[in-house]
Amino acid sequence: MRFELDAEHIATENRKGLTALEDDYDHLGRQLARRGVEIERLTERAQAFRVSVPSWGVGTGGTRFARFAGPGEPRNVFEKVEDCEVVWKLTRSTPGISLHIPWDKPDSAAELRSFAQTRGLYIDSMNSNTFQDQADQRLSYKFGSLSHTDPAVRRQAVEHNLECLELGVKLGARSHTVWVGDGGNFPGQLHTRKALDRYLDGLRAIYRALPPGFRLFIEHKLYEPAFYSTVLNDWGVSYHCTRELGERAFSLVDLGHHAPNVNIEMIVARLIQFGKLAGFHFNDSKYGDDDLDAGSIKPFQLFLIFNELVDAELEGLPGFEPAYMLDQSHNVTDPIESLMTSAVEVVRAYVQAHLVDRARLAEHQERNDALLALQALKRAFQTDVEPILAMARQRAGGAIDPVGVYRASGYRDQTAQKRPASGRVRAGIV
Ligand code: RM4
Ligand code: MN
Ligand code: MN
Repeated sequence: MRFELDAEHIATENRKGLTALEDDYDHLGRQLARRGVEIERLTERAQAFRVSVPSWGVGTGGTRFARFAGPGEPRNVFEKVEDCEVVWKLTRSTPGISLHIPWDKPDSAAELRSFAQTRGLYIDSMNSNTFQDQADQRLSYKFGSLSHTDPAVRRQAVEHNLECLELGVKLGARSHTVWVGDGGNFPGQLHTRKALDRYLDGLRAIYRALPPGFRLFIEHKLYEPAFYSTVLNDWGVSYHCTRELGERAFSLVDLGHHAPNVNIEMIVARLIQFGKLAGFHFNDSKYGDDDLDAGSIKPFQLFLIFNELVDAELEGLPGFEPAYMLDQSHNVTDPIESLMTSAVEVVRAYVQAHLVDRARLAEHQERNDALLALQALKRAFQTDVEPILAMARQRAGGAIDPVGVYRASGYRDQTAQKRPASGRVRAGIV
C-alpha cells in the first residue's frame, strides 16, 4: 500500500502552531501597514510563487571521493516523483519537476505524465546528459560531446538531445536545458575557438528541432568536470550563443557556476536587460558548484538576485518569464528536507524583494545617496517575513513547519522499508 503524507496529518500538525502563527502574522501585518505595505498582497504573491524541483535532487549525491547512500532513496523515476510530491504537499510551491535523461527515462511517457498529474505535479523541464557514458552507449564522451573533435560523437550528442525533446513533448514539458561537461583539463588540449564553433553547430541542430512552445536553455559553468577550461565558460559566451541561436534560446544561471566573488546579481540584471535570461538553477556554494541548499551560505546574494528579478517583474518587462528551478545535491542531509528548505528560502527572498520601497530607492539613487540606497535594500532584507511564508503555505494546504511535519510523518522510515535496494542505486549526480 502506498504511504500517503495526507492532508489530515498536515492539518493536525498545523493546529499546534496556528495560534502563534496568527499572532505573529497580525503583528507583522501592523508593522508593514505602518510602512504602507498590505500584508495580504505579499501573502498572495508568496502563495503564487513557483519553483521546480530537480528529479535528481531527491536522491543522495556524492563527491568524487565517496557517496554515502541514504535510507529509502528512490530507485526509479516514479519513486522520485513520489518524493517530489512530498516536497510539493508540504511547501505548496513546487508542482513542477525537472527531469534528467537518461536517468529518468520512463518506459511509458504517458504513464509517467499521468502519474505526476494525479499528484498535482507536472514535468516542467528536460535536461540532457552528455557528460557521462551510459552502459549501452556507442561512442564515449570522455573528450567532450557537442564540441568533440569527432563528428560522429557530436552527432550522437545531438541525437540524444533530440530524443529528450521528443520525450519532453510527450511529457508536457516546456523547456529543455543543455549543460555539457565539455572542456579541457590542460592548456593546449582544446583549440579554444574551434571547440566553441563545434559546440554552437550542435546547438543549432538542437534548436532547429525545438518543438513549438519550447524554450532552449543553455547553462554555462567555469570549470568541472574539466579543470582548465570549459567550452561554455561564462554568461558572456552563453549570451553570444543564445543570440546566435534565436529568440527561443536563453541563458540559464546556476548559482554555483561562477568564480567566487562574482557579482551574480549583475549578470542576472544584464541578461534581463538583454532579454536572454532563461531562469535559474538555485543552490548555494562557498567555493564552486557545491550544490548546497539555497540561501545557506549567501542569503543576501539570493535577496539581491531577487531584487533584480522583482524589479523587472514589477516593471512588466516584455518577455520576462524566468523559469525557477532548484539544482542541488545532498550528501549529509535528507534530500526531501533540503529541497523543502531551499524552496522556502527562494520564496523568502522573493517576498523580501517585494518589500523594497522602490520609489524611495529610486530617489536615493537619483541623489547619489549610497548609504540610504543600501539601507532601503537592507530594510527589506532584514524584515522577518516568516509569518507570511508560513501563512501562505498553511492557506494552500501546506505545512506551517515543513521539516517538522515531515519528520513527524515517518515518511522516511516508510520509504526505507518500501525501497530496500535503494542504497545501491545511483541517483545520478554530478
Ligand atoms: C551540473 C549542472 C547541471 C545538472 C548536472 C547534474 O553541474 O548544474 O544543471 O544537470 O550538474
Ligand atoms: Mn545546474
Ligand atoms: Mn551545477
